[in-house]
Amino acid sequence: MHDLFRGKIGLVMGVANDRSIAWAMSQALYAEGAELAFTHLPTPSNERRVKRLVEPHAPKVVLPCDVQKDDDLARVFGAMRDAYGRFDFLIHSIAFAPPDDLRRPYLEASRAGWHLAMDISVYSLVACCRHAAPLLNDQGAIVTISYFGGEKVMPGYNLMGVCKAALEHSVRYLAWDLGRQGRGLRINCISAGPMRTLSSAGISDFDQMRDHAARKSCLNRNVTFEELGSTGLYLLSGLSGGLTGETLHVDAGYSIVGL
Ligand code: 0WD
Repeated sequence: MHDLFRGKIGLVMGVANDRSIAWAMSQALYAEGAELAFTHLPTPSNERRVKRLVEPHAPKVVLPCDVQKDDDLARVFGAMRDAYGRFDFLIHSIAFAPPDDLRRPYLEASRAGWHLAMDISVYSLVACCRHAAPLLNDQGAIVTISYFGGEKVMPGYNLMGVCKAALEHSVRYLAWDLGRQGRGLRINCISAGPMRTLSSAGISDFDQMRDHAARKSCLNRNVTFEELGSTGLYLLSGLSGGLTGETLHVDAGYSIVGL
């Protein structure tokens, strides 16, 4: 264990199980001495899974939160204020699209599915930043997770690709708004290579995409859970102090190859 995050407190939103990208970052942060709070989707099975996972670290705050509900967000950030006063960083690792809409060509996306996907996968970041900003210590940092399908067409990623494009550009506007508060607040995005997680199970031909990504990437492999975790650590620490509004590709070099 090292001490890069000793005395620092963060809120992690989007751990579903031990394969979640948010959990990769949480493990890296715990190893550096951070104190973490967690939210989980408000279903009994999610609560059981997340509580079992985080129990060894005895977090002070573990709360249900559906990011579509303003009351849930207010309760979570209120609990952070009550437990800690202020905190240092926020991880937003949340996305959802109705499976039917995700499977359909983008041309066939339903209005309701489009709104739902955008609300959970994009607007939630804006809402979380608005709640978090007044509670973050100066030099506080926020990280969210995107995918290359937000920049280029990745057949099968469909509606979520458009959500990720909006997410990445939200990060730029949020970086401006947060930065201009004059407190050194930063927000960045990781564009992660494909990982087998609960949410990736909803993407058609995901395993083919993953194999293709490994073959085409500079490093001739996929990224690891640990590599995503340590990039989160970097973006949330002062080591990345000059970086904001950026989308960093942690994809073994996949996105720079034109092949
Ligand atoms: O290959 C991958 N797995 C990649 C994932 C590559 C590049 C990016 N990403 C992104 C995802 O789009 C997402 O933004 O990383 C983020 C985290 O995804 P993950 O770690 O792959 O997936 P998962 O472990 O399923 O976590 C996403 C969580 C949800 O899990 P489930 O599977 O139960 O839907 O997002 C949360 C939930 O915990 N979530 C919500 N949280 C609050 N309110 C909501 C909601 N309404 N909906 C989903």
